[in-house]
Formats: sequence, C-alpha cells, structure tokens
Amino acid sequence: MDLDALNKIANKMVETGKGILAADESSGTIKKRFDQINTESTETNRRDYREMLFRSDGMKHVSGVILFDETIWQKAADGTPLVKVIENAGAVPGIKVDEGTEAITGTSGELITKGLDGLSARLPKYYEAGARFAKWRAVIDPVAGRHSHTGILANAHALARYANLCQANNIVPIVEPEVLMDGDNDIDACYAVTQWVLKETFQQLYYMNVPLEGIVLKPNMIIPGKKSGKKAGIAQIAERTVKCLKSCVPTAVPGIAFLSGGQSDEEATAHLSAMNALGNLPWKLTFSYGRALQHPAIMAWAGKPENVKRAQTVFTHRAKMNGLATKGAYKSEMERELAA
Ligand code: 5MM
Repeated sequence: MDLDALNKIANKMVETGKGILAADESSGTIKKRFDQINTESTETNRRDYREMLFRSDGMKHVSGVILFDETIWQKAADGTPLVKVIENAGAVPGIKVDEGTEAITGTSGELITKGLDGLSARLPKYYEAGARFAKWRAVIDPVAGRHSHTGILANAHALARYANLCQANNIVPIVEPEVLMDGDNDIDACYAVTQWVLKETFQQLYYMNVPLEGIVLKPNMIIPGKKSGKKAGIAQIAERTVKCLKSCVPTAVPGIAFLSGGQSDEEATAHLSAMNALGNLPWKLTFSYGRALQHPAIMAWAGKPENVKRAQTVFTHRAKMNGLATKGAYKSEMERELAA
C-alpha cells in the first residue's frame, strides 16, 4: 500500500470548490430514473446520458465520478473510453464495488451490504481500468426497532474489510454508512443512530488497520425523517451534523463528502454551504451527490438529443452551486442565475 499516493487522491477528491458526482446507479435504479422521463434504459441511452454529464462544463466543479461497473468499461460515442473523458475533465474516476444489500436473517429486516467475496480479485482490474477510488454503501434504518447492534456491527465490519482491501490495491475507499432520511424518526433519532454507526465504523476501521489518511467518509446529514412530518431549519441541520461528526470522525480523515439521501437539490446545497460557513472544521466538507446533482439535468434531458445543451447547462449550474457550498458561499438568490 502506498499511503502517500492514497492520501494525495483522497485530498484531490475533497478539494475545495469541487465535489464528487455519484453516477453509480445500478441497473434497477437507473431504470427508475429513466422511467420518470419515459426513456428506455438501454446500454446506449445510459452511455449517452452519462457522457452528456461528463462532457459538460459542470465538470469544472467535479473532483471525482463514481461509476457503475458497466460504465467503467464503456466508450463514448466517438470511441474514447468514458474513463478518459472523466480524466480529461480533470476528475478522478471511481467505482462502486458493493453488490447491493440483503436481509440479515433473524433481525427485524436489517440489511447487510454484499460484495466482499471475490473483491480482492476485482480491485486490481478496476485499478487497471483507471479507478483510483471505490465506494461501498451500508444502509441503516434509524426508525425505532429497525436497527440493532447486530446490524450496525456487521455493516461496520464489512465497510472496514472493504476499505482494507481497497487500500491494499492503492484504491481510496469511500466509506459510506448511510443512515436513511426517509422514515418517521425525528432529528434526535437520526443524530443518535448516526453517532452509533460512525463510532462503530471507525472502531472497525481501526481493528482492520485502515489508515484514515487514505479514506473519504460519505455520511448522511442529521435530518428528521421525511415521514416524521417534522421540519428542521438549515442552521439546525448544519449545527447538528457538524456536532455529530466532530464527536465521531478523527481529524486524520482528509475529508467528508455527504450523500444527499432524498433531500431536494437546493436543500442539499444549502445545508452543505451552512456547514462550511460555520468554519473551524478539522476536515474538508464537500458533496458526493447522486440525485441532488442529477435530478434537474435528467429532467431537462428527457432522453432527447436536442435537449443535451440545456441539460448540460442545468447540470453545470447545480455543480457550480455545490462548488460554492464547499466554500460556504452559496446563497439561494444565486439559483436565479439559471433562469437568466
Ligand atoms: C447514485 O446512487 C447510488 C447508487 O444507488 P443504488 O446502488 O441503489 O443503485 C447511491 O449509492 C449513491 O452513490 C449514494 O447513496 C448517494 O446518492 P444520493 O442520491 O443519496 O446523493
């Protein structure tokens, strides 16, 4: 393991002014997104959609792109490998290596992320293809009665095993323990469960000899569940999220790149900006958004070649707003720039 090289990549991934584009929707998820725009999810359409994003000016604000297995091997319409298109835009290509989730038998529906079997053989191939970081997502439900020590420990252990294997192959692991944001739990439950999950995750990373200088953390923000009917303000979410992270995340971690988890695109930007505006942070705080970066762009595209330019403009605007949020410099009035 070359920790110096891993640390350099991790720092590049969380560079101020930029963030990560999560374009790693698995076949089922991208189909759902394409269904929303009445577009068939064919290999060519998936390629065209992603190529459109990777060739947009928005890439100026993107430090890395998380790819699904299919995409890392795909070529753009002109024959250039998509990995090259990403590198030419100045971003680091990355790969989702988990294989989804399954229920942990004997629990109340807790999930464990699959993909450790065969991972040590897959990673060198991804490195060869150009991936310099990877992603593994664990899923925890904070609703009362739906999480336990069993599920939290099993997921933290799997994240640490994955991170250890990535680093051995000189690939920076994005460690993503996602506490869901769509249940009927309040903000305090989100805080308590996230804290538990993060503490267990860092304990397992320590046991598995994972140097924290060579990882990027991808957590949820501290937000009341969508079905709780409760709302929290931007300042409260920012303050609670930073407080929780400060109590759990060692300062050796170069940076934290949040998932958006179903927040609206503008909310996700506002929350990130408010956190960075607090100042005095021991790590970089940036974005690793899927839905919150892509939603307006995919709607503008609607699967039609004549909409490509407009969709690229929409994507660029969103990426720029999030880039500003990494500096704490985003203001909601800036959203009007797009209309202009
Ligand atoms: C882009 O969505 C990713 C893939 O999801 P599936 O494996 O379920 O198809 C997802 O893992 C994503 O990278 C993160 O959860 C962050 O995405 P959001 O949309 O929450 O920002």
